[in-house]
Order: sequence, then structure tokens, then C-alpha cells
Amino acid sequence: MLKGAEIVLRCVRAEGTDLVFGYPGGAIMPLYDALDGSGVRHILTRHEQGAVFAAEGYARVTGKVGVAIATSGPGATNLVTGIADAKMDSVPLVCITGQVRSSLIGTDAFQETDVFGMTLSLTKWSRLVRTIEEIPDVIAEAFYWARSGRPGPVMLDLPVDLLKAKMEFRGPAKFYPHPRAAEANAEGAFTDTAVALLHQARRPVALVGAGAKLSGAIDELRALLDRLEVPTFATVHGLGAVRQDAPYYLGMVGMHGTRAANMALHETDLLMVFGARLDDRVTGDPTRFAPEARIVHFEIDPAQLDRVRPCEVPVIGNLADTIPSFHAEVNGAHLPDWSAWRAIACGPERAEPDPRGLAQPTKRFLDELFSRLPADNVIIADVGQHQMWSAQRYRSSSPRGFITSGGLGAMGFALPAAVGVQLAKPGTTVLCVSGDGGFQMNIQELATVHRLGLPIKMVIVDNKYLGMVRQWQQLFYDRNYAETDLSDNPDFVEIAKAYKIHAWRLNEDALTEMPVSAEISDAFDRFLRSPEPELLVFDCHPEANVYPMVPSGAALSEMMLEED
Ligand SMILES: Cc1ncc(C[n+]2csc(CCOP(=O)(O)OP(=O)(O)O)c2C)c(N)n1
Ligand SMILES: [Mg+2]
Repeated sequence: MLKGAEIVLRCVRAEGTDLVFGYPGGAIMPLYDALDGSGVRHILTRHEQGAVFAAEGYARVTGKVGVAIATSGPGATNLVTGIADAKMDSVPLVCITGQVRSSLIGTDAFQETDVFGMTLSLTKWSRLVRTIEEIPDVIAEAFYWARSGRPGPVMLDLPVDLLKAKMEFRGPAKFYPHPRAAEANAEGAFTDTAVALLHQARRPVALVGAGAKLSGAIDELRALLDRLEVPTFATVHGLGAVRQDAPYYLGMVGMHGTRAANMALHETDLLMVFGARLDDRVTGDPTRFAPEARIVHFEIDPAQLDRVRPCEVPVIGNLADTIPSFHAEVNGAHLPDWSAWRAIACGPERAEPDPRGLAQPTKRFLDELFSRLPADNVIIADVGQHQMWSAQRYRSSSPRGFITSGGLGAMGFALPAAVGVQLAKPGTTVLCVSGDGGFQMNIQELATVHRLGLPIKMVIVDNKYLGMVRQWQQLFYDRNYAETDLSDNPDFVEIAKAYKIHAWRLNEDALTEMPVSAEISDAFDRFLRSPEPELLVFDCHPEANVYPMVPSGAALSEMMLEED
């Protein structure tokens, strides 16, 4: 006979998750009571949002399912942003919340919220568990849906009486989806039609998104791209999927993408999409997006097709299956010669200029840090200008090496996500880049970092503004910097010290002379190799902007470039 709480933990353990993140409270107390000896390690964050972002960090870097636990009411509502984030970025996540006693549900009991109803539109699947007997099945099904197909969040709400009740436990369950589901997925792999379009194409391009990484088909994708040698670019979540030194690779595409990538996407007549949903940050004005292109869309989730424009050829299925089939068809085909198109699209005239303007020192700073990272590293970026600068300067070919809240753009993501990443990869150098605004949204996780002694390298790019919003105010609202001024920021160095974390400050003036002085160079190396957590506050120009920029609603060809 085991308690419901013990059964939950046994079933979670059986799914391969050994690390969970959470925060206790009344309705979930039986689960906490059962942790000891369960084989599941629980990480106490200092806020439930920290727990869910940390679980996402763990999931994003390992590909395993992340688990976040919270109590009912305020604990559950604090998870909601993380659930939305996991939905947008296809992160496998199981959230477990305590709920008030079954007999009290619907009475507005103390700390009762309908978290099931509240998260219904954010989850792939969710369940308010009704009986103790169903716990093993429900947990097996929850993990199945979280990791299957296009991964995403699921939510389990467990009334406290079920956690306390006992039953005979016959072992964890297995979940098998309806056999017809496999049939439905098998149809529609139009790889031969895709090759036919390729024959007619004069200016083909490839766009790589998160799906390429999630499918694990990186080697297959790289082999295909090496065969096609078409101009190729990536979404923010596709960064690292393509070999950085590939001569046809043009970097990031979209609102803050490279000029070369955006021009190629605007001019193409055949767009091959590998696992991306084409949201407005990638397309610019959807009505003027890739105006001459036909679209071949490799995608696991049919719901992501035709969102902006109908695609001519949907190739539905796991990219790990569809890319090799396509490659086999391509190998048997005599493809047109695209060297003239490649020479234009990848030519020197479209290459990125060296950083200039007010953002130059910050970009150099990121270049210096990134280039000094040991080979085994993960960069986590928060949301704002520093995120886009980091994405632009990212130069690694590591598929899970750049982690950020892309689809939701949730400020406060980076620090707790870095906690999850560092715990999942203890020997890896984890560099967490935040803004002065976003860092304050989950600053309490410094306590988690200290308590666990996680050697995370934290950077705050301190421009004393909600910089990305200020940039828009400067460009589109006549410099009316309404409520974006953070010039009364606290002293982050002193704050870190209060959390017993070593911190130091560097002014961007140190980066105006290149190469950097031996002193700065040593300081960076020491920072990145320190076995302790450490915070570096980088003071940068308050009015530095991110360029190139495609203004919201403009076409990709209408980029604003860096001012001199
Ligand atoms: C939770 C949340 N609230 C508001 C926003 C809107 N927003 C996007 S970027 C940004 C500014 C971020 O400022 P900071 O963290 O200092 O980064 P910076 O842009 O200055 O580098 C804001 C407020 C958001 N993305 N997330
Ligand atoms: Mg800022």
C-alpha cells in the first residue's frame, strides 16, 4: 500500500526524470512529505515562476521532460507564464499542482483556483485527477503528451486528499496512443513533389527553426544542406543547428536578423522551411513576406502549416524521417546550378559590417566573452536588446547551446532557466545574459544559485532602461521614454554580495580600444573559468539600439541598418 503522493513520485521517476523544481504549500504538502527516499531530487527555487523556468531550462538543454511542482491557488497561478512559454517554444514540461480537497472543489475554498480551466488554452493536455486509482495512468499519459510530436506543456491538478489516500501500487503504467494516430501521421510526406519544385527553383533558400533541433535530426539536416548549398538562415531557436562555418549560412533571419538573410528570404522563389512556424518576428509584414516564393514546409505539427500563407508542399512528419527521405530523392536528382544566386545572396556586399554606432562596445563585449567560452558551454539570454545582441553575436554550432524565451518573450526567464541548465549539465560553462529590467523579475533566484553553489556566470547588460521598449519609443513614439527609465536601479553588485555571490562591474569604455587590454582579457578568462557563481554588471550606453531592425509591419526588405 502506498500513498498517492508516493505513487506520483514513483511514476515520475519511472519516466526518467530525476530532478524536479518546485515550491511547497498546503495542498501539495503530502508530495513534499514523500520526497525523502523517493529517488527524485527536488530543487527549491524562491518563486514558482523560478521553478517552472528552471524546469524549462532542464528540458531545453537535455531534451528530457522538465517537471515543476506547486501548491494550489497562488502557487498554481505563478506557474502560468512558464506554461505559456513552454507552449510557444515547444518545451516538454509536466506541471504538477496540489488542489484543495475533492469535496471542497467549487466552493471557493482557501487557495482554490481553477488552474485546469485557466491553463486549458496553454497546455497540450491537462487533467484534474479524480481518483487515486488513475494516478499511474494519468502520469504516463502526461509524460507521453509532453514529449510526443511537437513537445509542449501538460498540467496535472491533484486534490490533496488523493495525495494522502492509499492504494495498492502495481507499478508505473504505460500509455499507448490510439493506433490510428500513427496512420494519420504517415500520410502526406510529399518529398518527391518537393524535389520537383526544387528543379524549377532559381533562387532557393532554407530556413531552419527549432523543430530541426527537437527532432534530433541535426546531422541529417547538415548533410542535406551540404548537398543543396542553398543560402540558409535560422530563427532564434534554430541558432546552432547549421554549421557556423558553412559558406552558405547567413545567420539569423527576421526582425533583428542579418541583412543577408532577410534579403535572401525576400528574394527567394522557393522557401524550404525546416521546423519553424513562421511567426511575425520572422516574416515581417505577412502580406509582403517572400512575395515570389513557393513554400515547402517540413513540420511535425500540421497545425503550424499555412499560418501566414498557404504552403505548396507540406511535408508532415518527424524531421528525423522526412529529411533523410528528401535527401535520398535529392541525391537521385540532377539539380540546377545555383552558384550565381549563391554568389549574390552570400556575397561580400551583403556581409555584416563590423559593429559600429552606440552598440559597438556591447557587441564587442559579447564577442569577447563568447569567444573565450570553453567548447562545452550554454548561453542563456533573457528578453530585450541584450537578447537580440546575444543572438546576433552567437557563433557556435552547438544545437542546444543557445537558450532563450523566443515565442513568449518572457522577461525574467534567463536566471532561473540557467539554474535548470547548470543542474542538468554540471560540468558545462553556463553563461546567463540578462538586462537590468529582466534580471529584477526573478532576482530572488540568486538565493537558489548560492545555496546550490551553481557556478553560473551571470551578466547584466545594464543600460538603465527597459532598452528594447525604449528603442521602440525612440524610433516610433518620438523619443517619449514613458516609464522605461531605470536610472535608479539598485547597485546589483551590492545585491549579489548580500546573496553571498561575488560580483564586479565593468564600464563599456574598457571595450573601445581593440584588442582589449591584457588586464581585461585576464578578467574575462578568470570570470568564465571560476568554479563559483559570479555576476558581472556591464555598464553600456543607455541609448544603444539593436540593428538591423525590420520595423513591425514592414517587409523584410525594409530593414533599418545601424546608424553611423
Ligand atoms: C514579463 C514581460 N513584461 C514585459 C515585457 C515587454 N518587454 C520586452 S523587452 C522589455 C525591456 C527589457 O528590459 P531589460 O531587461 O533591461 O533589457 P534591455 O532591452 O534593456 O536589454 C520589455 C519591458 C516582456 N517581454 N516580458
Ligand atoms: Mg535594460
